[in-house]
Amino acid sequence: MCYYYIIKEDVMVTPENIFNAERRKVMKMLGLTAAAVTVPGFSCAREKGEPMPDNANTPEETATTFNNFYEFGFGKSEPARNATKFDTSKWVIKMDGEVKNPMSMSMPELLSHITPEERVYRMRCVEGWSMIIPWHGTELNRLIALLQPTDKAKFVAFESCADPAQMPEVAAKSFPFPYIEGLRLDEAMHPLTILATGAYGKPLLPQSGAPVRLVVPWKYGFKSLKSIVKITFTAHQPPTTWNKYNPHEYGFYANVNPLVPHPRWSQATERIITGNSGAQRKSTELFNGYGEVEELYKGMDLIKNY
Ligand SMILES: Nc1nc2c(c(=O)[nH]1)N[C@H]1C(S)=C(S)[C@@H](COP(=O)(O)O)O[C@H]1N2
Ligand SMILES: [Mo]
Repeated sequence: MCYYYIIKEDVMVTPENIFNAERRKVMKMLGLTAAAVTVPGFSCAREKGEPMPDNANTPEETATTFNNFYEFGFGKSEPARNATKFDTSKWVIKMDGEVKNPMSMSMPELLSHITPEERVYRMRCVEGWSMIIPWHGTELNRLIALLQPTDKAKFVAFESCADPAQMPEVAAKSFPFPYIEGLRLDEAMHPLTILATGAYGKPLLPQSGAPVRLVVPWKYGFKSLKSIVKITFTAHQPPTTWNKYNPHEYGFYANVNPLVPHPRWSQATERIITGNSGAQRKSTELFNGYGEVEELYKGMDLIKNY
């Protein structure tokens, strides 16, 4: 059963509270003055009314104005405002490490190797909300096939752009940028793992991770890093931003799992954001409902390897 609620009365730990606490912690860590930070949040009351369809895409307007992209600001609405002039015209992705064919590609070169297709995925953020987004992308394994990993390659490390001239929080050094992430090679090869170059039938907007981002739908959203500039194949598990920052709260695997609570809140349910006017609460599913990835974790303790 699902029920509607008024977000203004939502009592769950809001992302905004977390951001403020986290940001103060980071600022303290960096020896900066902890200026009071007010972060505008997603607060709009919803009238009780007609039910919302369960599997409708999140409206484009919502998915592109409610974002996590710390390089452009910590508030949900800041990336859309601060990233409007993000220049991706000279983009190059460097791909190196344990591969037979290291390559650097411009976006036109990358797009000449891949044919984007539409993939509608659920996106579940570790903060307890989710969206349904129609991406355009290509399976990462197609690119990996061109690069030809060596026998030593067991993991893939990803790095986001960190340009202080264009990204206000990178300039402010308010968080440990560049944002880095990683996957096991078999996770990166899984057909559900895509490199997205578009959404809602258009090239990605800056706030969504232009010109190319990762989307790993069975993992918490923070694994799906945006605006990728580097992909490196490694023999050992690479460090990742959130795990490095707070290892007790954010694991390397970060598989969506209702049975593994975040230390500060439950992950049993989520608020599925289907529009500006509201959200529904639903039970969170193991692997965000993408049960086909279960075979990747056979014999692994998913509570220990959170
Ligand atoms: N480079 C970078 N990638 C990032 C983030 C970020 O702050 N910087 N936030 C992550 C988080 S926490 C989530 S939930 C998703 C959000 O993607 P969306 O804004 O397109 O919904 O992006 C992820 N990728
Ligand atoms: Mo997230």
